[in-house]
Amino acid sequence: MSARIVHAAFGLAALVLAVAAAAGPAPRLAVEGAHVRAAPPGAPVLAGYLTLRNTGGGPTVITGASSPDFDRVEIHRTTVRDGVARMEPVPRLEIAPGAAVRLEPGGMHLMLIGPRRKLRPGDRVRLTLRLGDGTERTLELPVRRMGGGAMHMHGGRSPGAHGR
Ligand SMILES: [Cu+2]
Repeated sequence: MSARIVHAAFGLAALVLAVAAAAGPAPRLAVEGAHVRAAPPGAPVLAGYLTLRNTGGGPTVITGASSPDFDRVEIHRTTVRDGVARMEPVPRLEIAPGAAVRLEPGGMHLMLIGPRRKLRPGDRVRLTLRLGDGTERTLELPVRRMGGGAMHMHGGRSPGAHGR
């Protein structure tokens, strides 16, 4: 089953190889630059970033995400309303054929809620994306310290305000 191949293809390298070899049905979702931003010990939430590129001929929809390392994973969008930035969940993220959606600081992001273990730079977080066609894609995201200037916009509040 191709689904089992996809499940076994942890890591970007394997994913890229699968695309290059075009073994079985071509993956319709390419993932680039996936990582989790390191946070101070005890942080109730962490943020993850990645670029999702739809390499298929039809729309691809992300309907959810989960990780064994966190109680809950949500996709969030930062919106500014009446001059106030807030985050709201994105329950359904559609990517048009050939398009790429970037989850990056200040915009959309993976909200990783309730870490179940200590995560330090260099650790890897397993993340499963649920797709609209009922399949799943599992990735490994390295935990990385981000540069000093890169702020994760959380409406000017600490990410901790978000863990409830
Ligand atoms: Cu968020």
